[in-house]
Amino acid sequence: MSNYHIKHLEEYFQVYRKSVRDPEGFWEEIAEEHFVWRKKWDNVLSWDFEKPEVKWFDGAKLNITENCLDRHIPTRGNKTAIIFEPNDPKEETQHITYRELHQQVSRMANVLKEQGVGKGDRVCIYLPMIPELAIALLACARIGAIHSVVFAGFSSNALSTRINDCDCKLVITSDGSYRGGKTLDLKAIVDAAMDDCPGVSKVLVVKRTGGSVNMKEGRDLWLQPLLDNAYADCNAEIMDAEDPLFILYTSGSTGKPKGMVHSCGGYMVYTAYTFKNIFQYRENDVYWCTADIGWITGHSYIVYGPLANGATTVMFEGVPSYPDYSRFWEVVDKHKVNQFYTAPTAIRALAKEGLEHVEKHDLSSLKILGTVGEPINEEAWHWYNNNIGKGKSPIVDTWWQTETGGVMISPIPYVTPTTPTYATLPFIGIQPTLMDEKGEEIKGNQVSGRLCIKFPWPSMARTIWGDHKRYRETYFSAYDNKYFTGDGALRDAVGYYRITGRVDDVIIVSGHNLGTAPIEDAINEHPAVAESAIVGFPHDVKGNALYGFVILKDIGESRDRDNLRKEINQQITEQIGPIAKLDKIQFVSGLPKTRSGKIMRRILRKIAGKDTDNLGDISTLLNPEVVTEIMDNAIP
Ligand code: 7RM
Repeated sequence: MSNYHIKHLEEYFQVYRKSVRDPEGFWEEIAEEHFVWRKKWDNVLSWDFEKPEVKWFDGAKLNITENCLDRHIPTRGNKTAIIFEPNDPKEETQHITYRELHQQVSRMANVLKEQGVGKGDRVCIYLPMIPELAIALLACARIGAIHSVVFAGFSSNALSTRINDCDCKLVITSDGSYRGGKTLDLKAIVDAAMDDCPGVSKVLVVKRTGGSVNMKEGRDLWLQPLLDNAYADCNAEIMDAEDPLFILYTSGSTGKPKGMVHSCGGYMVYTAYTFKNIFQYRENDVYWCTADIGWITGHSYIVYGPLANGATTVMFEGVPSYPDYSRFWEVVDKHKVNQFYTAPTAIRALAKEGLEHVEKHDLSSLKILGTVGEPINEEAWHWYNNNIGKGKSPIVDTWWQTETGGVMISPIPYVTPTTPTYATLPFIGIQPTLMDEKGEEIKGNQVSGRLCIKFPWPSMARTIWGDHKRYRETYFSAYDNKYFTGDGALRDAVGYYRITGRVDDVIIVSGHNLGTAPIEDAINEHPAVAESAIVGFPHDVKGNALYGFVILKDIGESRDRDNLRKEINQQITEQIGPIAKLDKIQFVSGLPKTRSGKIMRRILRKIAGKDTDNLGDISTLLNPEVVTEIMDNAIP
């Protein structure tokens, strides 16, 4: 038996060494023993980072849904695959078994076929976090159609751009969606997008809110009657391992979003293997990832990774603050969640609200806590560890990207000793390295640089849809023969990695390289501060100076602002040094964030630099209204 489930640190090191010495032998064993293939591969790996071209399990034939569904039916047919927890706690939870999920996916797959969708066609999925979303992904995969999920909070403009970029011919949406106390009219957003999408011939509509919608004759169809009439059985399309499974858009620092293309075979193997180890999933565990399936985290660790392992995965439609800030902990308690995976931004928001929300609920089922999406600051890490994990559940700080498909650097819980704010060690098969500005590899420990990956891994994106040149330029041209992540990182004395943030977040002040993350950490440790973001602005003497945007906790609201400014700079001086002191500190009610919770420093940089004529597209932000407030109160 191959080392599918790593159990102690020696085993991790031993398996890691094997995976690096003989990657092909290692991944071949994993692929052979833990997945069902219609035909085995001719070649485990061929690669060339110059072209760039990477192929895993080339020549193999499979369908990922046979691995996520069919193969579980004999042993897990009546096991819950998906627990659907609705936005409103008064609405009933749904438990969908593997057998039911298999039937529902088959029905939806048959509907897609009837509507003329075939292998290789692109289908846009624009749905809230309801079971139909997971089912739609799997139904596409069943028939070999390529899904492109667009997060159902993006504007009609963002939606039409993504639909047109990959020529989707069909869209799956719903009448509306619930988010906390609000409903959003999704179908109207789709209708507006359709004005710019001549290539879309059909729009299938799930009924969720019951709100009134316009159904365009000949184009729009209610999904439910079609499902009711469809067979609950659908042959799986046999795919090549290297055929595309899906496209997922990720924003670039410039220009239009990049449609990252993921493959069927390698993506399946890597997401399943990482899920098993990073969440130490055992047969009867209940696993919950709070991300939206509109992001890569949801694709890999709500749908494909868990289902390929026959796991029970929670799908949560709501938000952490509705009906109040105890909602996450109520759901953990209700479903006796064992693994809980969320984002630092959610942790900080909840930490701000006080412990009474946490203490109301029994969290003793929790065994493992995870974070993803951005660097977690020390204060949030300790809050999570002390109050949610009660000091007994290891925190897995998982670093990865839309482009990497699966987790790349992370502790293995109960195996890798954790250190606050560190993603720790590379996962099995991953060969990270740090590079300096001259393009040299930085050897040894206690160093920092730009994070690159030296060797292919199975779930790496194979290209950018329609723009292979951009794929090469973005990821493979900064350093010879290496994948460049765009992130900065440090490697400490024991070889642990700490991701310090995007390298474009580095600010040079008086010739010193300052990362935004450690300064923000220092500020966030001030007891009155909830969250902060630092950017540079042009300065006559220093080249750049620092501008801080700070959100206060309730206890800070009554404090004298100038005193607070002094204390914050004092805190920075103590933790980093006077060089990192802020020239300007603006107190704000919120920070501009992407829908996945990443701070949009680009906008803050423009405000700090008084260059607000062209802020770019802010309509895709979570909270565009905060931008006006920040501009109005900017410090001259
Ligand atoms: C999974 C996801 C990718 C970027 C990445 C980093 C940042 C993600 C962590 C992190 C520090 C982490 N995909 N990032 N995880 N930074 N520690 N554990 O988020 O494509 O949306 O974003 O997110 O900068 O490059 S993503």
